[in-house]
Amino acid sequence: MAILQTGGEMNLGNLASRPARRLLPLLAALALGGGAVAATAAVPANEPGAAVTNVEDTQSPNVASDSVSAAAAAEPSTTDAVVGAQPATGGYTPLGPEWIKGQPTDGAMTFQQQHTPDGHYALWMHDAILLPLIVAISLVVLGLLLWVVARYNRRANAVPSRTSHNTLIEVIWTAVPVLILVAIAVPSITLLSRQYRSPPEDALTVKVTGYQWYWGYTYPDNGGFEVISNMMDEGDAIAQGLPPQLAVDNRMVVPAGEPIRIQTTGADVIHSFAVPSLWFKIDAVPGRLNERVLFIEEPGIYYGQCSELCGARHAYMPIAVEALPRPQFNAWLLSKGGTLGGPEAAPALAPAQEPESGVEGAPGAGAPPTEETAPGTPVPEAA
Ligand SMILES: [Cu+2]
Repeated sequence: MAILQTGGEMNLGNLASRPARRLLPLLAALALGGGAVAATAAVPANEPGAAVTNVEDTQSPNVASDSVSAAAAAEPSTTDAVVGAQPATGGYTPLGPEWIKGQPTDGAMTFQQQHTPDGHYALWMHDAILLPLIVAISLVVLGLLLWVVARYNRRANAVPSRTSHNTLIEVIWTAVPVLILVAIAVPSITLLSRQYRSPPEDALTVKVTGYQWYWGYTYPDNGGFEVISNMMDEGDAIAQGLPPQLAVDNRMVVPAGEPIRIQTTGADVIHSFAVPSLWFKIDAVPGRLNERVLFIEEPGIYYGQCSELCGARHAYMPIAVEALPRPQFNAWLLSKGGTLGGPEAAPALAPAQEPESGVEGAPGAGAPPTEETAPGTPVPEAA
């Protein structure tokens, strides 16, 4: 309360005593406001955010089944349109510019439209909790300042009060900020934990490698091939109706409507794999493997950029994610010479080094087995 005591010698003490009756309703209103926000955060079931929270539980599986069933049932839907765009042979054709869903737009001020469950939740937290709080607090502080300037300047208030303590006001201006911080902490920690959930065991794995200055996308579950992705020439991009400096020659193709295990690493320096419209950013660090789950709700093209200053051409290694329904994704895998299988279909890795004991004549090899040392084993023919 040192501040308050100092304030007693200045006009602040006056503020705490004489017009306390006028100040109290204001602080009480603020306290109620904070409480209301706390309730909003604690019971998101009644808020728009609840619908968003449920997206993952209810809608996501629908999206997943939609993507697959649309191809089979040929229902009129967005996924069907993608199916229709493919040749009947089941081959792969890259999505056209009409499928761009995540990219920066001219004059925009807030977040890009979100296309993942985490993105919806984060956007809700920003729009429904943070922004209203910021506006309300700013207006209250501005109002208090103007009031003090007008009412308690030297001319209007020649004899300042010498009051230095007011327990009620002190309790209120301690409790209200605490309530506000709790209101923010609940959805904030929820979002944090959502972002660190582990992908399911059978999730498709895509390993993203940052290079100076391009990206490589490896599919270890599907034959282990790597797609190298460079920025497209500006003239070519414009000619194709794609955004210049964001379009790439080979996109990172993934299935929509299912969890994907994204692993990132750097081949040379630290890069960062970031796609704003997917609420996705994770560093790519040499010698480390970072991992996060990505769930894209619908087919489309989503643009991002390297977000860690990585050298001279850092600004020219864009990211283009192309999400496809499963059947089209499988067609793409095959067009790249990949396999459709899960981890068991991946080629067996060659042993890094032959064990010493297996090399004949090596110091650790030992004598060949005999009927005595290993009964039942076939004795090798004497050389
Ligand atoms: Cu980079």
